[in-house]
Amino acid sequence: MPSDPRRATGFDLLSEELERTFWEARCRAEGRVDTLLPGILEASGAQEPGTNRLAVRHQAPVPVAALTRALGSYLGRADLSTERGKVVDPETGRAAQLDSPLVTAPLHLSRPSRLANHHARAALADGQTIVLNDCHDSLGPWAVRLCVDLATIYSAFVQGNVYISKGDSPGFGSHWDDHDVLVLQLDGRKYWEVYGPAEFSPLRPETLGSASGDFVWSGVLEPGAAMYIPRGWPHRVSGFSDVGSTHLTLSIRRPTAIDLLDLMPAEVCGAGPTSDDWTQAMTIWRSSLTISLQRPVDLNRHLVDTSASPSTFGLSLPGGLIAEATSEARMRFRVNGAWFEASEAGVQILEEMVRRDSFTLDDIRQTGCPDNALVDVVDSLDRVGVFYVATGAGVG
Ligand SMILES: O=C(O)CCC(=O)C(=O)O
Repeated sequence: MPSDPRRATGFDLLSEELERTFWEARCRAEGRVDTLLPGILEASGAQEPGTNRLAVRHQAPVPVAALTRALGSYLGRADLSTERGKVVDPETGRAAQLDSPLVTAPLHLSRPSRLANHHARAALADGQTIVLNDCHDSLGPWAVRLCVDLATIYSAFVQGNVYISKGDSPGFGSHWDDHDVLVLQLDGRKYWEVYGPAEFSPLRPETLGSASGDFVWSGVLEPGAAMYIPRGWPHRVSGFSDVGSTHLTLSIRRPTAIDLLDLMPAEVCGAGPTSDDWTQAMTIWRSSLTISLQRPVDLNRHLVDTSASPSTFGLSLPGGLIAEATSEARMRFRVNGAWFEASEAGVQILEEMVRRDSFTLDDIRQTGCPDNALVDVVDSLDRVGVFYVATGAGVG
C-alpha cells in the first residue's frame, strides 16, 4: 500500500500551522482596523455576515494628514487621463473619462483652484466631481495596509477611490453600490443622506438602480470622519458652496453566491449539487478570491540590494492558503486562484512570512533558511500576485 506522503513528511502539521498563522494574521488585521475605525467592524458584520448596518464615526483616529499629503503628491505626478481619472456630470450623474492629464503641479486640496490643468479646474467649477479610481496603492503605506487588512478580514477585493468636488456638486446623485463602502473624509465637508436597502443582498440588474428603503441618516462629514455603508443602501451627497470636499472611499467587494457559481468547476455543476460538491466548490472559491492591491514588485532590485534601504514586504492572502502534499518532499498551495509548489524549506519560509504582518528579506534569512528556497518562494508568491511592498523604495 502506498504510504501517505503527508504522514511521512509532517506536512499535515505544517499546513495546520499555516492555517493557524493565517488566522492570527486576520486577528491582527482586525485589531489594527478596530483601533483606527472603532466599532466599524462590528457594524459591518465582519464576524457575523448578514448583520451589517450603517456606522458613522465623526472623529476616527485615521491619519488624515498623511493620507492627504500622499494624495496631493500623487496628483502632482500622475497622468490621470488613464482609466483611473473620471469626471461625473452633475446633471446626469454619469461618469466620463478625463480627456487630458489632470494636474502637472502639486495640489493643495483645500484650494482646488490651484489645479494646474484647466480642464480639471473647469470641471470642478462646473459642479463636476473628479473621481480617481483604484488609486489606494499611490496613497502611501497606510492606505495599502488598510486595504490589505480589510481584504484579509472580509476575504474581499478592496480598492480605494478618491472623490474631489467643489461647491454643491451632487456627484452621482442617489444610488446604491453592489459592495460595501467605507468613506473617509480627508478635506473640506460633504452632506450625506443614507437610506435603508430596498431588499436584502440586492444585485444588478435584478434590483432596480432606483430601488430604495426608508430614510436612515443624514449628516455632514468633516475631515477625520469615517462612515461604513453596507452594500445596497442608497445614498446621495451634496457639497457646500463655500468649501470643497475630498474623500477616499474604500470599496469592499465581498464575494456573493454568484461569484461562487462562477467559480464552480463545470464537472461539479454538471453532477448536480451534493454536500461534497459544495465543500469542494467552497474550497476552490475561498482560494480563488482575488486581490490585486499591489503595484508590481521589482524583485531583482529588492533581492539584490537589501542592505542600503531594506524594503519591507507583506502577503495578502484573502481566503487563506489551501495546501496539499504532492510527494514526500513537496507540497502545493492554491492561493489567489493559482497553484504553486514548495519544498519543505519553502513551506517553513511561507509560515515565517504569514506569521509576520510585514518583513524584510533579511528577517526571513535570519531564520536560517536556504537562500535558493527563499528566492523560489518569493518568486512563486509574486507570480500568484500576493506579495506586495509594504514600505521601502518605490512606495509613495
Ligand atoms: O461624493 C460623491 O460624489 C459620491 C460618493 C459615493 O457615492 C461614494 O463615495 O461611495
